[in-house]
Amino acid sequence: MELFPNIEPFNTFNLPVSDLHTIYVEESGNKNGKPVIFLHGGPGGGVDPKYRRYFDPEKWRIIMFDQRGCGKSTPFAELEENTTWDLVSDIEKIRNHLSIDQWVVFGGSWGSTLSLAYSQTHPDSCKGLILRGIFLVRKKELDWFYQEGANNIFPDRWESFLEPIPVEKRDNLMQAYYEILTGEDHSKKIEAAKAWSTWEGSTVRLLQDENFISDFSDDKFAEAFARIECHYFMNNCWLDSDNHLIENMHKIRHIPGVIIHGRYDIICPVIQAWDLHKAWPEADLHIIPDAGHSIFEDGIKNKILEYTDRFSNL
Ligand code: STX
Repeated sequence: MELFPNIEPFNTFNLPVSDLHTIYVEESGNKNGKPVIFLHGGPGGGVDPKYRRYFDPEKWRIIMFDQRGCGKSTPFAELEENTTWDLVSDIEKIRNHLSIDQWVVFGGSWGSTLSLAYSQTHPDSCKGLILRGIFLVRKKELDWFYQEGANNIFPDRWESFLEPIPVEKRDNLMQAYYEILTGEDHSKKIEAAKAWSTWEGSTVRLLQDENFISDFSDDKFAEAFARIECHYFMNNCWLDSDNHLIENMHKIRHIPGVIIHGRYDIICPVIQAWDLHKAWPEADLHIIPDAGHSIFEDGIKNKILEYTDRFSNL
């Protein structure tokens, strides 16, 4: 299956959401179509125009926004007043601003985390959930990717991730990165941000693509992505227990949903989708046999397209 053609938004605006933050929001597709809110990854990844292409523009009113501190939202890379629960309230602000009663929620990776946090807080606002590359922010998930686990599969790429961190600080890499990413030394900060971001870019696909990896090392992208991710993960995304998102599944089990996950996802191992499905057996689960973590991989793309078509009739 092919993605839909590239389209431009029919409406864009900047929405002030606190004294400090203003977020960029856009609408594309059909003004009278079924509303879908697209929650991007990272946190700190921002939206890409290509994401619009996963939705039939005749059927969907596609709403996308850059979460606090990234993309076209301001202030750039700001960590103050930037938490999971701030984002959850921003999503409701967007829904109210656009006078939308209910919408389908689409989220991959950190977008799946945020989709769960949002829908568990505001279940009545959600008509359906399309979730991919499940990330539940459990300690074992953060350790796997940032301390011990994924390094066994990408030891070559891991060396570059270790590089900005002095040997004596490597027993807690996230803490060491946090100090640099929130420190005063600008050139060290950017160097660390690029290494942090490139580690994710290098591991996101089953088959590596150097062109794609280099996007992650762009100074601007990396600064927001690394600072915001590290800030969220150092704070366990402000969830009140390690298993918070699983423990609250009873609030949203009645909402139609699908879980799509690559078998060889190294950033978010497939056990995370499996555990979510155990707590939400009503949802469809699709493990894609030949994919990693990226939304752009064929098997994942095809399955998403199947479901954005199906869920346009909810
Ligand atoms: N971060 C997972 C995540 O949400 C730990 C994510 N990983 N890569 C991305 O997001 C993008 C490719 C969307 C930037």
